[in-house]
Amino acid sequence: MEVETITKETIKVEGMSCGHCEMRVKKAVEAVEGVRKAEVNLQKKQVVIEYEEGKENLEKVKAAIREAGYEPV
Ligand SMILES: [Cu+2]
Repeated sequence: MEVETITKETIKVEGMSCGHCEMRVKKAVEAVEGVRKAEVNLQKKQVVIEYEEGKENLEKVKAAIREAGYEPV
């Protein structure tokens, strides 16, 4: 049986300016395979994600943020 490792990671995101942006980023990130949870903080300009370990997943998350129109740092 395979054991899943859940990792917590903070990604800085540029370009969010209101609650609408916050929701867009949250939806985009949570739609990525392997992501369990995404918490977006507009003031801190960051999103904290819980995802199944693997560098590939993190790259997919960043790609999803870019596709939504924001810039992961
Ligand atoms: Cu906005």
